[in-house]
Amino acid sequence: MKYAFPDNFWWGSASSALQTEGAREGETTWDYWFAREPNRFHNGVGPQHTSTFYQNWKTDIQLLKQLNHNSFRTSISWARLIPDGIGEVNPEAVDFYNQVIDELNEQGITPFITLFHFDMPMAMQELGGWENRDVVDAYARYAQICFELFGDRVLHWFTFNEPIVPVEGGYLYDFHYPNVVDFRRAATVAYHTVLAHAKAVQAYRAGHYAGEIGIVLNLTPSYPRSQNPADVKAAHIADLMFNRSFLDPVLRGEYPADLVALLKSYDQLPTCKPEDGFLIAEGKIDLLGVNYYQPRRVKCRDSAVNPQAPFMPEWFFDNYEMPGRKMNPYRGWEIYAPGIYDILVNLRDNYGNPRCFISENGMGVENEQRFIENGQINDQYRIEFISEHLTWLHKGISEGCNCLGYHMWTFIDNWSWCNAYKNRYGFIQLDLKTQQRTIKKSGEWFAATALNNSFEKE
Ligand code: BGP
Repeated sequence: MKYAFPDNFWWGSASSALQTEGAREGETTWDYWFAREPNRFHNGVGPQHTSTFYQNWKTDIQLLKQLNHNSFRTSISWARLIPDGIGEVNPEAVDFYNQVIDELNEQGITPFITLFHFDMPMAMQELGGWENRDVVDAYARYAQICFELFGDRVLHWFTFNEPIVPVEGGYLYDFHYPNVVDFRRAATVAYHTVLAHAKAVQAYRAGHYAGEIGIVLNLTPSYPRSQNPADVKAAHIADLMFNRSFLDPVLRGEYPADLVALLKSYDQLPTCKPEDGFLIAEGKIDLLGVNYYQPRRVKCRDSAVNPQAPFMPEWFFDNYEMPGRKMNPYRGWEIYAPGIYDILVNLRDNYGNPRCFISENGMGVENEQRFIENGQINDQYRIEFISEHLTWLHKGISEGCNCLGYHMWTFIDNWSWCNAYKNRYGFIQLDLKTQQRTIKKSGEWFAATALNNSFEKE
């Protein structure tokens, strides 16, 4: 069967500044943490070199062209542009981002730009990071500077990438700096991130720029083990905490009342100011990026909560391993292609069918060299992964979902937070020693799909 996509569908990939550019003047929390605890990073590899995009941006954009991208998302590094977060703008960074943006446009590849992709300037973290409202203001200033510098040529802006991840990683589950485990502080970080987002949207609207502004959320559909009310309630609370804590403010302009009531009853609400409600209402977006990697499966708790243990989301559910689930064993994530369709249908039916696109989807695989045939990685598993997800995406579109494009994570194998180079996601293989780039089979498949705006599958 032939799966054809609407005209002007966005075909491309996503990446981020910290994971590709390499070292910069301004220190981030990642540099700081790596210098102190290299043992927390796979094979002790930190973010100094990553995939050398700062040096190789021009040839990398040629490769994007070869992959028939018509759009590409990356982020601006706050710490590169404003090394101390709040002071002088670094003119070399302005030159660099101008060159990248201009070259993308010249090659017919629409730049999609994220303002914050996990890379907090260390100077801002020293002030308390997102726990401090001064950092919210510093971010709003940084956003405004970006709009002024690049807003004439960047027409698709994203305030944050996966803002729940620094909350989970940094304040609940100990996989990002500052490695705090404290729900109330996590809730404050999440809340201030929403305020920062809304301030950036406000600044964008006030500047009357030509483009649009949105956010990228990692939506993990919450599936209950069964339709038993206890399981359904567990899934509902997981959905409130991990999806709707950002989805509702950015699409509806307010928090779900039952999330607020739940946190209030456990005395976990952040401190709010009376004017915050107006600000949040002004943070409604034009375009939603959806990152989809895995579903969340939950069931009601099997045992009683230990009231001495720290308050955590897991007070309300247990994770559930569905028998027969398909796994990506390298990343430990379930592969469930229909999830992409369920997300789109939920957006259509419950959120007014917003303009959206899949801004990340992908599969990290370890030791891909074993699949080399005639000098090229034959990653058939990735082609299957993409085409399966695309068939569900196609079904969503054919049923009226407003999905405008599909971006993969990522174009070249890159550095991956605590996993460093363990799992490779790219359409293009990166040889770490020589920095040589070689297109994988999946890259060729994607290039053909983008060119034809369609693909064939049985
Ligand atoms: C997303 C992030 C990316 C990227 C990807 C793969 O959550 O937006 O930055 O890293 O996941 O995940 P990982 O690198 O943890 O394997």
